[in-house]
Amino acid sequence: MSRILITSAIPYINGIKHLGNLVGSQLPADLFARYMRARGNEVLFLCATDEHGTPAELAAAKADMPVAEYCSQMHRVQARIAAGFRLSFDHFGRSSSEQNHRLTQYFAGKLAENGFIEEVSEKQVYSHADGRFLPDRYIEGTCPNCGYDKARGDQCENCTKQLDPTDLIDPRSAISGSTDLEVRETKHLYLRQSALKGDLDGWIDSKVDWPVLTTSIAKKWLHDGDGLRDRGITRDLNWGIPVKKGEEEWPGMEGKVFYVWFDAPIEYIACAAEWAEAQGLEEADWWRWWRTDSGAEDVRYVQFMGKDNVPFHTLSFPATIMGSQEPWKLVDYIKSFNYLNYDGGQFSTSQGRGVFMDQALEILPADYWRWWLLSNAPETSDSEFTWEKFQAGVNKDLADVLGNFVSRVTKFCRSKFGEAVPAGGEMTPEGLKLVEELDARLKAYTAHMEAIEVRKAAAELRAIWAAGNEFLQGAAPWTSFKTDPDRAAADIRLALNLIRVYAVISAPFLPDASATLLEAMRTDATDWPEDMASAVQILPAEHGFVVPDTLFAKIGDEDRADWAERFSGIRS
Ligand code: B3M
Ligand code: ZN
Repeated sequence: MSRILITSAIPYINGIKHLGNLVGSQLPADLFARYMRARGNEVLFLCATDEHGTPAELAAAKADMPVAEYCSQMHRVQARIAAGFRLSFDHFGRSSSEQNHRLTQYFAGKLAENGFIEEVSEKQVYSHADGRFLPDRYIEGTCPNCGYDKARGDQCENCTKQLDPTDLIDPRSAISGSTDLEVRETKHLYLRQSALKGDLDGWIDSKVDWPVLTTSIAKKWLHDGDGLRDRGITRDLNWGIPVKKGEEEWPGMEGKVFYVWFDAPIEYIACAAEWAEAQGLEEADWWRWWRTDSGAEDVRYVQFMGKDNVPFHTLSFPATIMGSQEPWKLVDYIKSFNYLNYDGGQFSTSQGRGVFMDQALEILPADYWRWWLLSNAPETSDSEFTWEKFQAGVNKDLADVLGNFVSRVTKFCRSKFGEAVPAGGEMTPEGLKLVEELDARLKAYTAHMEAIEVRKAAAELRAIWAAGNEFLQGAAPWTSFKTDPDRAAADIRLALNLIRVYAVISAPFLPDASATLLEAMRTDATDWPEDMASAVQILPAEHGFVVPDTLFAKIGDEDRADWAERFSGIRS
């Protein structure tokens, strides 16, 4: 048994995430957490809402609510939707928590103590039309690196380069569109990432097993031009974590808050503290996940995120941890994802384009989405959601293969033998061959899950379901029953046992269907199968079951067309 700490990138508070966000972080993180728990490991799976920064302020203003209240409300909304998708967080925290305030200020203090903070007088963009300093991401302009004309002042969405607003060509306010901008003098704190460049470089070099997508982005920003620039970690905003040096005031920093990207990853740690408090546990109970001097040395820490978040997790956050010179845990493995596109374009929160998590659940239950999204996860390249692909994937894999197998086996058994596992006969050579094939496939499936190869795992699981169907088709118990009922009984006994095995091994992808199947098979034998030969003997002859309701309904052409139409525009 191992201990595995899992975090998903924490979603911004302002608005509901779309399916592209979901498949790039929370959903695969949940898949991995469920799998690791099923294998008997001790898992701590954490996520939270990312509540600071200007987007939260602006969204609250738009909703005509105090920002703290807006965040509380949106946190509840996001928690409810996460539960709807069966995301099995051990804790869904908030970056605005008291714990994160304390830890963020603590880290800033340690960094200052160790010489990794620089106080810089800098020029910042003030917008006369908006009557305020503009945070980096509220300045838009042309990217000096790739020429994209909607680059933001913090990062170019197109080429992922981290930017400063003054780098932009033809800058304008993203709030009002005004170009009446003035650069004013103000004092800010900088994290001296560049001083840690050698350490970061060596650390990333040591991660030989990381996905290429992760290391290539990290390396790019370490070595391209002035990639690893020192980062400003404070902002002139009201909403956020007040700048302090540990518990002390920080002269010259009055009225300023930490930059959202400084405190957001620290929330991964604070979230464990929130979790402990919610469980009535002590500091030592979360330190054993996070402090390598307190038990976390044998924790494996895995992060999940979309590719746009990789620079912050491979460079800035590790720099914060390293610079603290304290034994906080560094991430062991970063699983990153490309983008899921929507019907010939991009999913976009700001433009309201695509399908959002709440809308998806209004249409179909979580398992349909979980399966399609995970089996099409944008791992090696971007992938695309279209309603045709979604319909085809759901109908073929879930309805025609898994659902059909369950329905044929249970209904046939009920009509010929009754609602109990039939006795008699012995496993046929074809049955033995199937078990052998499934044993090899199970090993492959397990290996893909261990390696977090999401699409490969899904493909293998699909093949495991399909092999059962093919066996059934070949064995044709509906025919053999007439001449050799013992043979039909043995085949159906194997098939009913396979339903239980399918329920167990499909649970990380399809938690609801899995629960339905286990209930129908009247079993709580959910141990992960060590080998197929013994796994298909768990339900003995005479063991009762019931025929479950249709597991997955097919998506008809009419529904598909309706949904395509409904989600073709922009969300208002
Ligand atoms: N909130 C980006 C997002 O919601 C950002 C991730 C923070 S991870 C520490 O996609
Ligand atoms: Zn660019």
